[in-house]
Amino acid sequence: MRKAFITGINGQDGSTLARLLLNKGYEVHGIVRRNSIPEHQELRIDDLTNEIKTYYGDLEHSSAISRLLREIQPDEIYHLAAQSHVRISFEIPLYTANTNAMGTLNMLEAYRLECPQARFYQASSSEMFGTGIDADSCQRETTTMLPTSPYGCAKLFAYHIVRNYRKAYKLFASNGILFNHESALRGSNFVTGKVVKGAVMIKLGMLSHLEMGNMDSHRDWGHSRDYVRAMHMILNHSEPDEFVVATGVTRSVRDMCDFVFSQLGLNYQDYIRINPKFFRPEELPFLKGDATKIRTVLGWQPEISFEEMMIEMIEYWMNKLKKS
Ligand code: NAP
Ligand code: F7E
Repeated sequence: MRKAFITGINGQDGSTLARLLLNKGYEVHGIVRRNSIPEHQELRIDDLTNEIKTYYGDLEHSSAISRLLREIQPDEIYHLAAQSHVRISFEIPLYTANTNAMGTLNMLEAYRLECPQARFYQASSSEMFGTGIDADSCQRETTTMLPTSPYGCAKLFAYHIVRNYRKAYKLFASNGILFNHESALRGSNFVTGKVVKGAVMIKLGMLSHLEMGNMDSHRDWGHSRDYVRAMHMILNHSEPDEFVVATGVTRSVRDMCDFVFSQLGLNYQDYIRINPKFFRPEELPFLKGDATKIRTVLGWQPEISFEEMMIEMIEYWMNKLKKS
């Protein structure tokens, strides 16, 4: 039985990946941080408690991570834990850098010293591209990276240190450069989760309007289930490498709002107000990924459309809020 170790196992991707790996017959281990309300920690993995093994752990506590890797001896390490919110990274830049950059270095050191035969996946991000863009308006593995947020800068350090460790210590350490991906498990302070939850609350008479930031930025949105499948394919390739994971379709935040409100029989323009509080000091205006490499080398392709994903999210929030 293959063993996987997942950091961020109770996050959107970690919990989705845990389900995928369990279905593939893996023994799944992961760390969660201590929280004063334990129910909050378990929300996304409640139904998995008898199937996975979780341990308290924090990326900053390197000796505890080392001990766990020494004891578990995983075959595959999926390093997904991070302070993952871009706007919040402007409010807590040092914390974000410690977690996303130094936290990754802590993980790599523990991996190198305790289980170097394992394979290591780093959750790199399209946010690393920032304003870097190719002449055809796409971002791909070779595109210049000019990040526009503390989050993107910290992830860029992590990306490079993973490449450095791969070459210096002959480790199987890979980067998946994932564009935005969502699901019903997405935190409700990311834009898709916020718009879906807000629109459903408006429909149910629980909210009068929704305050938003930049409606004109563009994102390439895919589904978390498709993207964790890509993570597993990346680690099971014959060699460690970098791969962009994206749909190749970009939409504005405005178009996404229009779609969600229309599904509920509402006009978004009647309910959305702009609040500068949600603007970022520097915005990443446009993302559109070219995933040709992973499509051709690994045969990956997305299976869930944007529309199906948003409808799944609407149904999730409708069921959840109707019960409350
Ligand atoms: P998420 O839902 O925010 O999950 C992040 C996880 O990391 C949570 O379980 C969180 O635990 C944990 N965590 C944060 N700080 C930690 C620390 N110091 N020690 C241990 N655990 C810690 O994020 P996601 O959407 O699943 O994303 C997974 C990874 O992919 C992240 O690294 C993210 O930056 C990256 N990424 C995401 C996207 C996307 O569109 N979703 C795209 C590209 C890359 P708590 O619940 O305790 O906070
Ligand atoms: O914002 C705009 C906002 O917070 C998307 C993370 O998973 O993907 C994610 O980062 C866009 C931005 O995601 C609001 O300005 C407008 O242009 O959903 P988001 P993100 O910043 O792209 C990358 C790839 C990651 O790696 C990250 O971990 O939407 N926007 N109004 C808003 N965004 C939010 N959150 N809230 C608003 O009210």
